[in-house]
Amino acid sequence: MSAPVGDIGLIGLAVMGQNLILNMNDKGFTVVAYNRTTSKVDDFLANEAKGTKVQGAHSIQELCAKLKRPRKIILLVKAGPAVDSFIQQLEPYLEKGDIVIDGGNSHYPDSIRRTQELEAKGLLFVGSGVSGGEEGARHGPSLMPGGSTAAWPAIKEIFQKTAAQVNGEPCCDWVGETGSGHYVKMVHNGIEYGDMQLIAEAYDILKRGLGIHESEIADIFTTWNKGVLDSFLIEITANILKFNDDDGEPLVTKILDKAGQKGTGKWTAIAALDAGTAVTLIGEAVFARCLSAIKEERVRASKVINGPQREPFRGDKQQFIDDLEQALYASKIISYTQGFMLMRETAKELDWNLNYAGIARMWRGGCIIKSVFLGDITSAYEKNKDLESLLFDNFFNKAVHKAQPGWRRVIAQACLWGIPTPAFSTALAFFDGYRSEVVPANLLQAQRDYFGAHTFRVVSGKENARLPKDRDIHINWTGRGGNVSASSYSA
Ligand code: 2AM
Repeated sequence: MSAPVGDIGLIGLAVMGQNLILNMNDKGFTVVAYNRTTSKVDDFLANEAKGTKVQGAHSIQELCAKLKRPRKIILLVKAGPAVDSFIQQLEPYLEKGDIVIDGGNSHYPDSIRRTQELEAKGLLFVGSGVSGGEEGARHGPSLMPGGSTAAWPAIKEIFQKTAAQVNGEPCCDWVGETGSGHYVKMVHNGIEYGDMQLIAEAYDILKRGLGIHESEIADIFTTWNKGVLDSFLIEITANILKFNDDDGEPLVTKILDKAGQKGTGKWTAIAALDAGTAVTLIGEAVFARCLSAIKEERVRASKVINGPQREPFRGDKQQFIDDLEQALYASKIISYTQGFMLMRETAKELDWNLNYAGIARMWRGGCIIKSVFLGDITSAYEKNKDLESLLFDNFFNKAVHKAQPGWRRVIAQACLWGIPTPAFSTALAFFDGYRSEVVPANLLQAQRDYFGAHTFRVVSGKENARLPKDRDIHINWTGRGGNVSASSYSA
């Protein structure tokens, strides 16, 4: 048999897989393609891949035989059992140091498990987030690989050349250990939910609050896209708002207001609850979709529940639009602050060394949340890789201070109008909580101790004989009942 020629193998010839193959081929790599239904291999070679260097394989054995060592094989198949099934089929043909890469939408715990299982067998595993859809896969996606660290040098060139490029830098870097690639992709999707919800709230305020027509709102978004909000989502929002149906009505006004979801936003919110991190904005974005989904109930409620009388806006309209831009920007800063807090917390828990500057760089291009803003986040983490929170970075600290007055005015006005702003409002509530030296959790602790003897600690400087320092204290608040609280000091 002739010497293997394949730089990388790819299993799964749906559109994403096909496009990624063609993209890697364009970058000079020889890709070997395989699919469960092997007729798709022939179709692909005869059509989309005609005239390229792409090779086909009609069995797993043939695929493995055609690959240079260490073998690199990307799976782009349906997440779940199909991934495990292919790993099992591949194992007999793989040798020590070969690399299996899962580029599908796997949930990160599966990637943690697969890394451990393959490493135990002397193989390497990479779980890679792939973002940017079919278009990204074809011309440059955002790639977020994590897993067996030893695999990175072997796949780095292919991955970084295949990824989107921004200012000559690839939107791909090594994320970290085990399931961190898929984890970061999940957080990316959660952040995408948040960004979209913020934009939707801004649209609602402009339309229902200020009474501006879609065509003019499109112009506002176009203007915003030239400033701090410059991003793919703002750009497509302007295009959507300009798009008219045949009768001249903005098409968006004819779309039923029931949002769907595939679940990655929910995964992020659940991960945040599990980690005990206040990722409130993504949570609200998920809940806003849930509330949108009960359209029929909302219609019934709208008939029997009145909001405030909506007064026409009498202030300076342009000033308010500028305030709204700042509200959107500040809320977005909070959302990313929360997203990075979540990643930091999980990294601590799972002992991952996450590359935060790299993560922001990976999101700068090729994916749905791509924006200029992510360049600023990259700079913040390049300046300080251990940055506790984005709000401690000088640039974002200044930005959020500048935005603050307008941000508050917008939310106050929306409240008076009765226009819901769950994402804007939760961002501000988080901001006010985060910057508070004292929060009312003292009362929560007292309540917990009162009804459940859950104990509390005393404020430094307020200690006395009844309230000793550095001890769990229980008080008999009512004079009734016992003084007992498990393994703690009772006064
Ligand atoms: P197929 O063409 O043979 O259906 C997207 O669905 C990709 O995942 C396709 O390449 C599809 O292969 C593959 N796929 C989906 N479920 C699979 C399974 N259970 N086993 C193997 N491949 C699967």
